[in-house]
Amino acid sequence: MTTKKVAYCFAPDASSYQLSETHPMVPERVNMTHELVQNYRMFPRMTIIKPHPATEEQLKRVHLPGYIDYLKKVSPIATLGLGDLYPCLQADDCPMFTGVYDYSASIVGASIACANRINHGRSNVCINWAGGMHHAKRRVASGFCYANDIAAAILELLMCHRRVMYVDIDLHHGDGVEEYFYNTNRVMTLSFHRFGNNFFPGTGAIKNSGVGPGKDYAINVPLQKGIDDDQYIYLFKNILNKAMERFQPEALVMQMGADSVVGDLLGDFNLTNKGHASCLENALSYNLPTIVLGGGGYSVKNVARTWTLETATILGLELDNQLPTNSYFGHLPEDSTLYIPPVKMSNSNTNKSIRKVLRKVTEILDRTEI
Ligand code: ZLM
Ligand code: CA
Ligand code: ZN
Repeated sequence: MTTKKVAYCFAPDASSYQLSETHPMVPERVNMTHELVQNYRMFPRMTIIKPHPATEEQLKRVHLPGYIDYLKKVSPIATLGLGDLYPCLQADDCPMFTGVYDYSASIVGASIACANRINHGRSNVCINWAGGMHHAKRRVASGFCYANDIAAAILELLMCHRRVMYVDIDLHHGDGVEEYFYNTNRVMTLSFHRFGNNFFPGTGAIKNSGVGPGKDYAINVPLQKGIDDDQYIYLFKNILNKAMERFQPEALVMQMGADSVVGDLLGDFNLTNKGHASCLENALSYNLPTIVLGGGGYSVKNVARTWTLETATILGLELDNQLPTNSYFGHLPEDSTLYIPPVKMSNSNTNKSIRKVLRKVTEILDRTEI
């Protein structure tokens, strides 16, 4: 593997907020990752960037102006007097909290900074673990996501790149990103996700593959509980390889939601963090300018383990399974290691169902023309 010029974007302010006292989305997990990456001595190998928050104008490129004005208003005054506008935020999943505007602006600013480094050819790979907010819509917050940093970064990449590939291995369907680019053939969206029985957000069937010029450019890979490394990696490699061959993108955006890793509080896949990271390694082997983003992940120590391992994967480093000393992990044996083993659990994906998904997705990709 050739070593890549890597930039690591870190906005400390994005990880200092709390959505609520008990919310499963814990921005602090990005700080945990940061500390592990630091203590594994990876910082000398990359350019560390402190991004600026997105401007109001940048946020309004991807959101309805009224929605952004609203986010700005809810931040300082919390719940008072905003009753009729409340539908923009969804009570339990997306509570309003002090700083929601600054939180969102700092995440979007970091992903835009990544895109700018790529556009100027200063980096081959640019990381923003605080990013990956794939559910946010033009006029509404959804699924713990308030502002769509991914759409903002892709729009920026499209100024310098003819075609952009978006790959989403978060447990959930990347519905927001898919919706922004559903009718264009300049962005291919490819999401692997848990699907069925109304699993959130409920979209992402194979047959919903784009409209107009974007027909066959929205690729969905629906999966069931218990999927293991072998099945997941088999689908990932084969589908991405076919998609790359047909679409020939000039840039790549990876959403690395860690809720698809075994043991997640909201998930039920049996993918190890090595398996998750090997998907990233495979994607990087295409040697495209790449933005790597975070996303979901609710068992916070596992999130930090996964994104730390993936930072090393990007740098082409092998890490010791023994975690370095740090302020978040305790001294219990299960707290001392990097790698997350699979568990014994039922797997609703059969090798037959996996091959069927591959065949159906391949039929769609066989129709895409550039
Ligand atoms: N209720 N608290 C993934 C986004 C998943 C919608 C069912 C809310 C939860 C969940 C919130 C503290 C990404 C739905 C759920 C309860 C309507 C979802 C607050 C626990 C809690 O304890 C919780 C009081 C909360 C939310 C669980 N919500 C689990 N699953 C999904 C959204 C985001 O990973 O893809 C990217 C960052 N929402 O299922 C309900 C239908 C709200
Ligand atoms: Ca996904
Ligand atoms: Zn998710």
